[in-house]
Amino acid sequence: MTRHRLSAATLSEARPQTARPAYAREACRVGWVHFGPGAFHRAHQAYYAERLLCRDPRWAISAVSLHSAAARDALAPQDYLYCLAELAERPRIRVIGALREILLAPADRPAVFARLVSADTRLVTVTVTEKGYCLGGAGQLDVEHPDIAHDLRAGAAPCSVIGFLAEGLRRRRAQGLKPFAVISCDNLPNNGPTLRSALAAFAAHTDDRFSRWIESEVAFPRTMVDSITPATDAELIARVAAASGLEDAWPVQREPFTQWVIEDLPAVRVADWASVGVTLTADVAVYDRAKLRIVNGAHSTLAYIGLLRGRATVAEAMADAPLAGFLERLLREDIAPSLGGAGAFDVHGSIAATLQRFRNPSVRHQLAQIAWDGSKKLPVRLMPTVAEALAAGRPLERLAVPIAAWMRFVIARVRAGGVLNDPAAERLLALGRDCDGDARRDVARFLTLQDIFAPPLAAAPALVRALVAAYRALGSGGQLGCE
Ligand code: CS2
Repeated sequence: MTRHRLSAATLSEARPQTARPAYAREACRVGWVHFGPGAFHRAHQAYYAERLLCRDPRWAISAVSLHSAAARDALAPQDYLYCLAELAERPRIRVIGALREILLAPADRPAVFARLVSADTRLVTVTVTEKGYCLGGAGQLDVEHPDIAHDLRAGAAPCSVIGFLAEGLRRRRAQGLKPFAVISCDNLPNNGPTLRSALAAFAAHTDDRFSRWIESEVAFPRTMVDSITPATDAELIARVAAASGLEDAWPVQREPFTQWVIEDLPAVRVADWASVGVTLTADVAVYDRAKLRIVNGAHSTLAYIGLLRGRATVAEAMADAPLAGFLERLLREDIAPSLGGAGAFDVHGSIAATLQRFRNPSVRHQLAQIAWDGSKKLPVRLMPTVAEALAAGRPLERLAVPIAAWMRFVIARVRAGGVLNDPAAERLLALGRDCDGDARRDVARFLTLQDIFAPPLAAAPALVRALVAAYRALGSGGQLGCE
């Protein structure tokens, strides 16, 4: 059967059960710039924008892709329309119309700056993953990072999100325009303030007053974002085509559950967030700590241990009873105590809901996708819990298992031919090549990675003992070694 390609001209041919933009797209204006239009952005923030647009035409999105033309090439012929599949028992498909354009940096730099200095632009959101922030081990801007070093020299011709935001804000200030709010939507603790410090540090290299202006005048709300978004695969493309009746080169998918919590700052109140289910609150910390430690900590645990045990997806790992049992104990007995001060937040309710979400059989979430960028994820998802458990004298046996599993995972990647998706891949693979199977020596090698294991942790005998024991047990087919 020949189907038409999704576009503004063919939209009316979509099957009736496919939800379509319920507003006049041509009447919308761009008021929102986004850096990093990957699947997560298109399944999450753009979905909220879509709902805002039903009442308020100011929130069409101009997206900026920093590294790849793939999304632009796939979506431009579709007038930037794409399908979002919500993975319930019967998937629900909706066409999202919130995206107006995808600009490429650096090729479209003038157009990017035109958007950044437009008086209409009030919001700039960012999903560039942990590594896109170019931070060093202590969470500060890494001025030796090649992109940052480049942007500090290049000024008006940046390549990193930090360089673009700094130059965009500099131009707005020069023109006497109010700054836009910068909303980080990545899984980093304290994401807004972390980005503010990075930008202020960047600006301080050239202009102290500008740096102080960033600190005092620009809003960088903290956020918590949550929705499981498996990467697009051929099966999704075929399912979306069959269900919608139109060909979409790059649909996206996510679980039905979605949450967005944003720190309630005046500069954020420009949109009616409550009407689309976004929570504005003064205290995001309680949400973002819990989410990073429960949802993301558990994900990374399943990824590294599950892969060692021959599992491919989150749902498969959850069907592996010893692994699922281990994960639940880890969450309830080791991670929950680190969230003791969560106040009204229901930690155990959140754990139960997370385990339920992970079991959703309609979501095929690859463990290999979650395993990416471990050197950036472990320090924010698991290491803070480990450090707090160590300081409080709580047991480390279970907490050590996912970390030791990550070490084994790196070594397995060396054996499989040496491909590792991680900004520290070269260092990690070299280290993995030196490992010889002796648990004590191998663990000691990994503990030299100071950006992951802060020196006090690396030298803590209780942690070293727990890691060595876990590493040894995992050597035989991913045995967990502790209850
Ligand atoms: C996952 C996250 O890929 C990963 O590392 O842990 O993308 C996770 O699915 C989301 O943060 C859920 O909100």
